[in-house]
Amino acid sequence: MSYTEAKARYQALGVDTDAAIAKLKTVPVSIHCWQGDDVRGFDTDPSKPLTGGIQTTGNYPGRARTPEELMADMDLMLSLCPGRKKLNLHANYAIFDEENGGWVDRDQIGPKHFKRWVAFCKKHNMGADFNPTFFSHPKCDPLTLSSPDEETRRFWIEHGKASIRISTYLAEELGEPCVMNIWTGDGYKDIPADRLGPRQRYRDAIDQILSEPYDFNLVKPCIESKVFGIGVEAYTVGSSEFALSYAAMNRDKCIPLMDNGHYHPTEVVSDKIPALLAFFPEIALHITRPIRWDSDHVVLLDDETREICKEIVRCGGLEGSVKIALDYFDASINRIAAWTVGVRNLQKALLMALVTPNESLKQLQDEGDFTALLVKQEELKTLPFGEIWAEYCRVCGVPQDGEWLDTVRDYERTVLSHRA
Ligand code: RNT
Ligand code: ZN
Repeated sequence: MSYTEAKARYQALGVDTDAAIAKLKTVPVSIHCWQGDDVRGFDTDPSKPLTGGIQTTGNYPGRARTPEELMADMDLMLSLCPGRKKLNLHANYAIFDEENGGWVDRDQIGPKHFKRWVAFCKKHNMGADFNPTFFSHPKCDPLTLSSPDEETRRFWIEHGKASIRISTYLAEELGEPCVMNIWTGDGYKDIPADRLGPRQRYRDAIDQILSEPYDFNLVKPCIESKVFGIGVEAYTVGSSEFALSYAAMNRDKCIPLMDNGHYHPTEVVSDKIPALLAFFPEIALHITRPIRWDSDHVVLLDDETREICKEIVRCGGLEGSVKIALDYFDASINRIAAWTVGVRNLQKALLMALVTPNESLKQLQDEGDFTALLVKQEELKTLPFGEIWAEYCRVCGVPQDGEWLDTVRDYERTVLSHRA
């Protein structure tokens, strides 16, 4: 079947596939830099374990160890992925060199440490998002913003404020708003004696961070919640109710962020998207794949990813109200392939959602014709979507399915395998 034939099949259902393709090309998807190096960054000793309840597992050779290596790996990954991209940076990816005065601690970082990332984004014509890094650092005691130790807490508040200044710089340089996500792994392994104190300190710390001046049109601070992490199983300071309440009470300053690995296993973020959009003009997402816990496996074209994308599309999220980002890290397979397949899967899920006859399905629901709704939704699953996807890849000038893995393999042979 050709694209023209496939297009006609969709047209019969009232779907304009050309318009869907044109739309998806304009939608920014934020790609996480941290898949390339197992969330290590460049500001701490890489032999130390990750902290904050997150883990990368696997020891696949070829991890990027320097900014140059990470950027080169990203050049390749970006060339294999269709659509409009943004780069999602973490503060621990600050680049220190002689020119900018060398290493400083996280409370001292500034725009100059991200100058080379700005150049990288400009080269790829993309905006950037930012994350202060409240984990994998000697000053996690293990708490950060919720620590009872005032000196520790002060250090991390200063880090948050520095991150706002960097986010402003990124937004101004790149001409696109910067989503700045606050997530801490603060919590306890075992039953705490005080659950309120840490949350009050966390709340106050975020207040202090957000007292750093910024233009809310340029910088979009988010609060990301979490249910638990490895080593912090009993109690998470930034729980769902905490994060959502903070965002609800500070709607003029920040937005909520949902990571679909951060809920109890039978909860789904797809359903939470419209629930939040009934109240918040803007929300942010981290799209990942949890297996039994927040395992951050590579994003698949699975039911929940598709359902999340359907909700984004149906709720008008592509007009800017839903900030889409990926967040996963797999160190057990070729990291560039992991990146690429996850990004392409998300693009596929978005395109599938865009070529769904959402208006007529909604009408069936409103008319109460649940029989037709069920039948039609099931029949959509076998439409010739592959041809629409192939056309999208053609239009975007990226390789087709089946064509890109060899390129990654060549790069593995010629570049990655030489990283001892
Ligand atoms: C961790 C959170 C957080 C991190 C990144 C690296 O559970 O999902 O978003 O994955 O900040
Ligand atoms: Zn996340």
